[in-house]
Parts: sequence; C-alpha cells; structure tokens
Amino acid sequence: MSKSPYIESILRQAELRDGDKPEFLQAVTEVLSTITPAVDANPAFEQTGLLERFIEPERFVQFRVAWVDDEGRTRVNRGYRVQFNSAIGPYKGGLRFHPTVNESIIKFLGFEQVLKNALTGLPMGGGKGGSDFDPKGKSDAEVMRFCQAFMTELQRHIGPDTDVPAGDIGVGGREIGFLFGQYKRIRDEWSGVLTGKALSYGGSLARTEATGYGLCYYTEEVLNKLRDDSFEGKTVAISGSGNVAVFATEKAQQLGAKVVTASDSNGYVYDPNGINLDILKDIKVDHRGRIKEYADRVSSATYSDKRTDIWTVPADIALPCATQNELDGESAKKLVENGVKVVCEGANMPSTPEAIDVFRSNGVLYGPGKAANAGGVAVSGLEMSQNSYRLSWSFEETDNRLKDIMKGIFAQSHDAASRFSTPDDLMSGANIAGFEKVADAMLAQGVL
Ligand code: NDP
Ligand code: 2IT
Repeated sequence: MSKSPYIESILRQAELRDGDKPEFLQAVTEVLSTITPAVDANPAFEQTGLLERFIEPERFVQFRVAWVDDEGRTRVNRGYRVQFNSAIGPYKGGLRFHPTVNESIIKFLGFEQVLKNALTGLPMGGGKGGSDFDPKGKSDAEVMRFCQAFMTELQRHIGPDTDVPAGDIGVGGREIGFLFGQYKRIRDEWSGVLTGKALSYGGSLARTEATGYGLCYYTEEVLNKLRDDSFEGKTVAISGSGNVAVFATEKAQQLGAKVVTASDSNGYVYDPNGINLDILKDIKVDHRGRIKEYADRVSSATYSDKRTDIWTVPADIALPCATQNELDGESAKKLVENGVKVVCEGANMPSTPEAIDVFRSNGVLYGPGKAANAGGVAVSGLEMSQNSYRLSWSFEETDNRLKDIMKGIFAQSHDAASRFSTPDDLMSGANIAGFEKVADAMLAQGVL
C-alpha cells in the first residue's frame, strides 16, 4: 500500500526517535503502513498533529524494584508502566514479567493495546507494564516479595478509574493476588484496580479462558464468514503452552479440531493423535513444568528442542500463542507449502513483517493479534463492569458476551477492510477500525 507524505514524515520521525527500540518501531511501521487511506480521508488529522500524538505515549514510567531473595541477598529489577493513550477510557493492559522485558517491548505492547482495546467496543484506553524479573525458578515467597516491592511503586500511578493492569507473560493468578493485596494494604481500599483476580476476591468467571477462547471464536467467525468453513475436522498447530495456548487448545478441540502441537521456550512437542489436554494442563498449569515432559508421558508424541521447527508441522490452521516474532518468513513459507489456510495470532505480534508478507501474498487469511487475541482484555473490561456494579455474572453470560465481542471485532475489521482495502485484508481492517475510534475521540478532546 502506498504511503502519503504525511505518513512518510511520521515514519521518518519515529525512526529518528525510536530507532533503538526495534519492536516498537516494527509495531508503529505496521500500523502506519496500513492506515494511509483512512488518514488521507480526513485532513484534520494532519492539521492537529494527530499521528504525532498517536505514536507518542502520554506517560512512561520506569522504576527500581529492590527485593530480598530466599538467601537474604538484595536483588534489583527494573519496573515499567507505559500509559499510552486514554482517549476512550482509563489506561488498560497487562503486566509482563520476563527477562527480555525492556522499554521497546513495553512500548510496542502498549501501542498495540490502544488499538486492541478500541476494537473491543468497551471504554478502555491502552497501557502496558512489567519487569525484567523472571518468575521461573523463584519460590512463592520470592515472587510475593517481588510483587509487593513492584506494587509499592506502581500503586501511585494506577487506580480503578485511571489505569487498570492485568496479567501477561509471567503474570497469572498468583502474581495478581500478591499485587492486589499490596495495593489494598497501601491504599486502604478495595477497588477493581487489577483484573484477572481470583473469583474469591472479585474476579470474573471466564477471564482465565478468555484470550484462548476468544481467539477461537474469532477464528471460527473468519472461517464462517470468509470461507464458509469451520474448525470441524481441521488440524491445528498451536505454539506456547501458557494461559493463551492452553485455552485455545481447549476451545479448538471443543469446536471439533485436532490440535497437534504445544511448545515452550526450550522446544516443542508434536502429537499426531491430538494433544491430551488433561496431561498438558497437569504439566503446565498445575505443576509449572516443561513441555518436554509431555513427550515423556505420551507415547505418540515426539519432542524437539528446535522451537521454531514447530511451524514445519503440517496444519490447516496455525495459532501462534507464545511471544513476539516467534514466526519468521521461512517458517511462514513452510506453513504455506504445507497448505495452511488461516493464521490467527493469540500472542502479540508473533509474526515478523516478512511472515505477514508471505501469508498475504499467498491468500492465507491472516488475523492480527490486536483483533484475534482481544478476548482477554475484553473480559477484563467485563470484570471492571462487574466490580463497579458489585455483582458477578455467570460463566455462560460472560462467555456469551465474549463471543459477541469477538464477532463484533471481525465485523468491524471486515467492514473497514471492505471500505479501504480488500475484504479479506483483516490486518488493514483491524488497524483502521481501531484507529478510527481512537482518532475520533482524540479529535473531539482537542490538542492534548
Ligand atoms: P504465559 O506466561 O502463560 O505463557 C507464555 C508462553 O510463551 C509459555 O509457553 C512460554 O514458554 C512461551 N514464551 C514466553 N516467552 C518466550 C520467548 N521469549 N521465547 C519463546 N517462548 C516464550 O503467557 P500468556 O499465555 O498469557 O501469553 C502468551 C502471549 O499471549 C503473549 O504474547 C501475550 O502478550 C499474549 N496475550 C496474553 C493475554 C492474556 O490474557 N494472558 C491477552 C492477549 C495476548 P516458557 O514457559 O518456556 O517461558
Ligand atoms: O495483551 C493483552 O491484551 C493482555 N495481556 C491482557 C490485558 C488485560 O488488561 O486484560
């Protein structure tokens, strides 16, 4: 797609200012490269410097997190929170605890979150945070002390109507519990300041399942509406074995597909008989184990320590659910050679730009993360509503709302793609539909 002089100038500015933040620049370049016709359609965007403001976070905080390990040694990690855009609601987005976390990763995730949250139709702005702390191999007591130290600083920046964090890689129910407890202790108030809480203290039914289930609802809708097809009888390759991957596997199986892979950062397993979900959950959810154990326990499965070879497994549908840039151009070519028809992203930005080009030029339906994985934050938004009302909805009610939201995301993306590109171009469609909502709200609120 050709870019207008305005967009070209913004991209040059982003390269100059953020050239040292490759993931952030990658996310900004992808979005700006696809929204040209929508930007050109409204001269007010250029007149009000809207794109300059759109790619610049409202606030970015970095802080020291000092804590004491089980041996009595003091450890120091970096904490981050980006409050990217609050045009349509309080900042909202997860916290990631992983050794690779840095300013570039947090900013790319925050930027994507702005558009994703807009697509849900719920009043949520975009934010993201985290730390280079690695929960792997730490005792529960160490994780608790780290979370308490992290929240001791973060609490001054957040609040139920200001900024509402949640989980992401390395942050699940255990971490949210420790973070919530510390917020409540310091502020002396119970509020819905975090989502992904346990049911015993204000969590929402279906939040745990939401990202993986939502990914499958979205993918099913793409198959239905664009190919008159469904998950039934399909072979599916899923990467990762964390929260998103496990519940994507569960829902894909419920919808009649055979899921044949799972992975972690060490390697992947291939089980041609279909992944045994009980064993996967026992290893990964109940015991925080490694995926290699699956092949030790299931005789039909094989393990490989070449993690990216997961994409050489023949599949009709691929759902990358681990991390950014886990699927490159070569892997995309392998998937296409093996007949993949649909790729929908459970992770944030798992496909490299080269991989996306391969999918798009070979007629593979490609559902970008900001649309396909929005189910998690959508149910977080529903958790906020339930907390405000001081009530809780049933699993069925929440799950039905999730289904409707995912169908709505497809419909808006498809509509925007049909107006500005080709109807199958769900990437441009998601970027434009999300951008239009945020841009409208920003225009209405003046230059901020
Ligand atoms: P988890 O921590 O539960 O699981 C992460 C999975 O990805 C693990 O299997 C992990 O393997 C693997 N992984 C993490 N980092 C890397 C890496 N650098 N290289 C290879 N593998 C890696 O996280 P989630 O399932 O919650 O998140 C997975 C993806 O989904 C992320 O991109 C996240 O941003 C995205 N997402 C999550 C949402 C949520 O609600 N949780 C919502 C929307 C998107 P290992 O155990 O070896 O580290
Ligand atoms: O990337 C994401 O959308 C998330 N990690 C979930 C964010 C949230 O606020 O539930």
